[in-house]
Amino acid sequence: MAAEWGYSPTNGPDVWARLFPQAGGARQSPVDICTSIASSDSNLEMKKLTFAYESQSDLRILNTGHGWKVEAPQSGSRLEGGPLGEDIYQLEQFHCHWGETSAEGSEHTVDGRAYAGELHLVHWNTTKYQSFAEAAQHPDGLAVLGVFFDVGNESNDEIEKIVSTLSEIKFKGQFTDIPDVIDPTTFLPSGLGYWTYLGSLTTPPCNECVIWIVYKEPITVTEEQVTYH
Ligand code: GRE
Ligand code: ZN
Repeated sequence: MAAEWGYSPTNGPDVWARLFPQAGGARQSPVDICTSIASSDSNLEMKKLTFAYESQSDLRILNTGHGWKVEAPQSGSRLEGGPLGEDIYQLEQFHCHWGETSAEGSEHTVDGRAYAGELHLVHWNTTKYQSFAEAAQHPDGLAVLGVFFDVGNESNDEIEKIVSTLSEIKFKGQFTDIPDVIDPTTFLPSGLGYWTYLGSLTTPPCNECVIWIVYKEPITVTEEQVTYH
């Protein structure tokens, strides 16, 4: 295997398990969501999933070599309810996955169909664990909200605040400050229906520590916003 993991035949997901044993496990993400098999759960309806985020200034955006990531530790944020039991999760970072063209790029697929991209809002369980790193070692450690990008005519203002910084971080390891204030709430679709399942990080080391919550409704971005490289 090549020295670094990636997405080509020689270093892609099929060979990740050689270097990252958890990638060969039984609760690996992403998955194809089969809408005809997914069932609705009245227990989830009873305790609604709720989120409360703070608007944040002075956020830092990093080119990870596989996309961008915004480190946004928010001690005042809360994600709770729905599939999360009695535990409270707080936002740690958010990042995006996209493809070569807008015909592909999302990690989860729905009935075999890929979206143009996928935003991940990553939270950790502050009820049970002391740190993000500790939480990532446990099956209920992280909760990730996944939001699909659909391409349309209307640009997304909040996503534009991110995209407008990307020309400053063209290379892996580069980072810069985001000049605008970001409110993570505005990334979420207006329809709040979601699919949930127990899975993993989608990149090495692929820890099986994620309660996935994938919104059914995509948000709309423009072709330019999602094919940025
Ligand atoms: C990723 O690397 O893509 C990732 C994380 C944490 C949670 C989910 C996820 O780093 O997809
Ligand atoms: Zn991700």
